[in-house]
Amino acid sequence: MADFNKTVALLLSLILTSVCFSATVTCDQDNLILFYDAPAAEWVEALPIGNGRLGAMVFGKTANERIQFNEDTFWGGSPYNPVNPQALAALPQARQLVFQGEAEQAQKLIDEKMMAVPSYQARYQPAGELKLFFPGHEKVTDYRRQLDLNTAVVTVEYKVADVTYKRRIFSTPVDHVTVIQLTADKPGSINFDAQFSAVQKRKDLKIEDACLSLGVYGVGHHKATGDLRCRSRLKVLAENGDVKLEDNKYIVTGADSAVLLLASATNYINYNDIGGDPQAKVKKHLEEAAKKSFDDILAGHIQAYQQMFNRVSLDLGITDAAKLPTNERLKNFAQNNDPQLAALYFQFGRYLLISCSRPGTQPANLQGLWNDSIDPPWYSKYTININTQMNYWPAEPTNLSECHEPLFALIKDIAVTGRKTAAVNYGAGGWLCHHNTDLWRATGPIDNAFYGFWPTGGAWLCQHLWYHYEYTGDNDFLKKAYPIMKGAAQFFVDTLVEHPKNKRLVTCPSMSPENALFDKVSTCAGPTMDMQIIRDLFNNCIMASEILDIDADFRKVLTQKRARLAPMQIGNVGQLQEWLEDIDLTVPEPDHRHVSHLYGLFPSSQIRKDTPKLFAAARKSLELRGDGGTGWSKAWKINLWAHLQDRDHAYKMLSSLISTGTYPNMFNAHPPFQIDGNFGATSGICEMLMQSYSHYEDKKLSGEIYLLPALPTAWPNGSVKGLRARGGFEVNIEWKDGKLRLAEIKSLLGNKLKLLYADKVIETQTQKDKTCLYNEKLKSADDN
Ligand code: FUC
Repeated sequence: MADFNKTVALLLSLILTSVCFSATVTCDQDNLILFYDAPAAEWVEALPIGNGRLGAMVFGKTANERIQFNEDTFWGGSPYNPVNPQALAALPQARQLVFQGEAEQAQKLIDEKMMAVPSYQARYQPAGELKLFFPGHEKVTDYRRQLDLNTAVVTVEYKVADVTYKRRIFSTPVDHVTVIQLTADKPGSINFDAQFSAVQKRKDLKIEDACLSLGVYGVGHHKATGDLRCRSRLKVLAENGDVKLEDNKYIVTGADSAVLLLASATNYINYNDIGGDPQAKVKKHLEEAAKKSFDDILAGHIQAYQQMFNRVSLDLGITDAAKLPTNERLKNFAQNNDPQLAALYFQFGRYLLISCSRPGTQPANLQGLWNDSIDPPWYSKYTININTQMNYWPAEPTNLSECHEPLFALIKDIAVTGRKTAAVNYGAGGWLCHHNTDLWRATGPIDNAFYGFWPTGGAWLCQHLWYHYEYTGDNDFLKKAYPIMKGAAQFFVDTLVEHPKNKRLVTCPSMSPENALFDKVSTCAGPTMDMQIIRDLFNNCIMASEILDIDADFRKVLTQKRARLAPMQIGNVGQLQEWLEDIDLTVPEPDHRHVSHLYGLFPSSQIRKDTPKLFAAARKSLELRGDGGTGWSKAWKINLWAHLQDRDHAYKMLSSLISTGTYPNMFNAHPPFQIDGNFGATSGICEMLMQSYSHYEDKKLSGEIYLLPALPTAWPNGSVKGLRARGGFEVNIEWKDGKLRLAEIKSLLGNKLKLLYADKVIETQTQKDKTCLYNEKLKSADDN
């Protein structure tokens, strides 16, 4: 109590000054570089670049460079909608079986009658590979390759005899091309051949419009109503020397320098239309880029990238460990004191999001944008029972709100395709999506009932529409998002059923992703996660309809149904129950990688410190789950421990993820490579430093910001600038010896703010576009 009074008194003594917010964020150039002293031997050592739509992996080899590339609309198959007209008739029986305790029979029936047709989705495809042969570059010295997160440029540099060679490679969203510049410090030294190759059997290689040209076709999905094809073209522009284009290759000799422009496009227009002209697109992109100088293209690229990247800086301190190549730092992370590597990992996540998810592109799939296989793990789809959502956890708080847009576009699409699935498979209004979707926006249950019969994927995605509103207060956005959220809610209004035992409303049949209740059976009614997601969805729709002043009747329906949803329950060992029944300890995999019921703690805020019983139960559940898991599972646990305010356990999960779950190029390992762990860890680091919530009153949101809720002891000194918080705030903080020293909070919308530090509250009114500065006095606050 004494402590409490002391802190309150001290916080109240803070001087709050309104100042003009003009803080510019600068990044220390040297510290944001991934570097290596050898070329990549494996794909997961190569360095990723991307402009949102085009991606490439740069190996940095000296005599035979490999640049493997992707185009984000290049998938297998063609437009389809996998509804199952048999499903509806089986639904009542499946429900009855679940309610009678015959889950195994129910699951069997679902497998036989209720899955999507076909019960698998399309595969994301690689677009091709560019090979560059440099005669005589087998033996080199002074080798270094790097990815500079300040500029989004990969550089490869080495010496052959006394000539220094340098390559710079990047993908620019401004000119829609990937650019490779080759230079040497002695004139006439640039000699190479350039060739395309592809892993697909069906491909064509030719020369057209004085360019190298590669065409490949997507594979791996049946019922094609046409084909997706990807066309890539390469144009080489050399300074002096000789350029020949013959035998499907470029041969360049004696040039001073060369610029290679690479463009790719498909015939995809949208999920329902593949009538595009890839040839025309690549022709246009190359012709327009070729009119510009390399320096102009590079400057435009850096400007477009930095405009987003530079919004946030993170300083956790630096030690000598940072002098080592990145692969060695990763290996040593758990033993070494290398706080800067965590900052680099955080910024790498932001780099990846900017590189694979820009307005107008496809959202980040399981591998973001980067894939070299025609049969990638889990088809590199959009798995929406955690993975796709996790990809977007850092979007708003790390100030990359526009990177969220491709996900919103996907949600808009599945709200259309999912309407058909709702009507045909369930006889219901609204829309739904099960546990995966793909380029064609398929929404049916796939794989098998055990993994795929889960109706709540689309509803979970809808939370992201609300998150965007919470951060931006954008009413125009909410107007467009509301009908989509309403459609998702409508599906549950129509399909929630009363449980015969507890008389509560539940989903049925469903499952708690992808955990078994008993031997190979996951089918159940009303798993905790479903109820949490639907509660959030109904809440958000109720608030949105009030803010927009529409749909009073629907609001009433939602309010009534919300009151009858099955509640969260605490089980016999004090755990938060994952299912309606108290069986968490007897299931086959009590340490299962999915921690679905903890959705209520994060990303949702239904469980907080001010719901102490549930808070303690969530902690118990997380303890029971243990610290193992796949990359994304560990990443989720960083966020969860941060929200339990257990700073060192959050750090322990981060340390385990970085040191044991990371490839040399810093891609996260499921294993295999899956990008969700990268984004989940970026979010986790953010949630350790700042957490935010919104509150709703009188048709308005207010913000609640918690500063340093889980600052690990490993990061005693540091600062973070430019984070965004719910309610519309921008946050800069600095800390020293584990104590907050400075906080600058800029109010973007003029909303009310509740600010917390060390569990104590400062209530304040904010003014739009003004910054509150909580200055030096914080020092005495902590000291007393
Ligand atoms: C879910 C997870 C797996 C994997 C897959 C893509 O099914 O359970 O671990 O991440 O998605």
